[in-house]
Amino acid sequence: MTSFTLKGVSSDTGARRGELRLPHASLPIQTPVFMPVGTLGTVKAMTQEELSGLGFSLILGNTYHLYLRPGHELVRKAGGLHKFIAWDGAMLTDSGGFQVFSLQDLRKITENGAAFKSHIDGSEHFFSPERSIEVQHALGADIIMAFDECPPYPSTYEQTQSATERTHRWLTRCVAYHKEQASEQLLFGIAQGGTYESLRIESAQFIAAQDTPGIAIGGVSVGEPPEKMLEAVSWSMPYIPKEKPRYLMGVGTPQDILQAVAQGVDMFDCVLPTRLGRTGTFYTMRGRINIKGSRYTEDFGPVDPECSCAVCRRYSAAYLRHLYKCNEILASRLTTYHNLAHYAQLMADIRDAIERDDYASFMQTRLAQYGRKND
Ligand code: PRF
Ligand code: ZN
Repeated sequence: MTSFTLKGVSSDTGARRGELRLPHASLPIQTPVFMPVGTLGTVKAMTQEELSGLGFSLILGNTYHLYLRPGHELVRKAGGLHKFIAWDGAMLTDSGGFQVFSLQDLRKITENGAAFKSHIDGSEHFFSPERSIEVQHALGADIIMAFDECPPYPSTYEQTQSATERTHRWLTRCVAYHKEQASEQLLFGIAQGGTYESLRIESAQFIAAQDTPGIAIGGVSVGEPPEKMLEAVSWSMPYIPKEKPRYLMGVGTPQDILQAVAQGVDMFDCVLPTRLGRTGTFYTMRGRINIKGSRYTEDFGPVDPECSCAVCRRYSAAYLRHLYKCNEILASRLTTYHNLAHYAQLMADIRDAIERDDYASFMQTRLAQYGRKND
């Protein structure tokens, strides 16, 4: 059973076109793909129909959050996450590792797993690799992620090595438990290694050897500069088998995505278009802007004249600014919609450029249009 088919590789970069077949997606997912983040079973401010309408057919949920609320047993009773949230497409759940580790004072990590306190009511919980997979089986996403330890940035070599090696032992446990349960869900391994070349190589090799149906690169976009993120990808990539989908977790800005695609990454997820959308930040073809700025007070044209999304076709920058100034709920809805439309169009343009075998020059043009800042 191969769920991933490589359709073509660019001749002047490492960019690839592929198709990923998943049980809940009626059509194969076209890669490179961006997955909107729906932590709690909702991509904030968007309806499921709007997401499908923009062409998204794979979205992300978070094990940690859904386990705490509404609880994985309730989701199981509902018939799984897809049914519960009435989503016609495919889903991926993150393992909870990364979310638990960002709890700082509320967690304690041992060889067996992570003890943590709920950020909601302070109640005590424990995730082991087996427990994370068990919860993800109940949630029922098409793709589930291994339970890993993501070292913070900066971390010493010793700290990074310890987290990376533990991630490897935990992956072995995730794979064994997943096999025992005979689940059809696709379990992806996650390579770590922080900002150290030897650890990135060692980790990519270890994860590749476990033969999971997809491989993620974790531990990037945790506060390091963008060059270091791309460097970590470049160290890992040669050791990740070409026939597997490669997923760069938590990345990124349009600029990050353009450059990671050139290195052969197939899948991305990031909260930026949705989170920043709620603060009035628009991604445009000419870089990021914030609509609250006074220069938009009397701008009766669209926020992004080069965007053909439903928001840019109908509403003016001045009106959107007004909505933000008045804290109207529609402001977040419209900005999120536009930002996700921007990301959807970016990915479609990336796929077209790879198909035309024109990726290197396409990328240079886009990076120049976005401007020098990486945001
Ligand atoms: N591990 C997991 N989820 C993640 C990450 C990780 O390292 C990242 C890092 N960018 C985002 N989400 N499990
Ligand atoms: Zn738009």
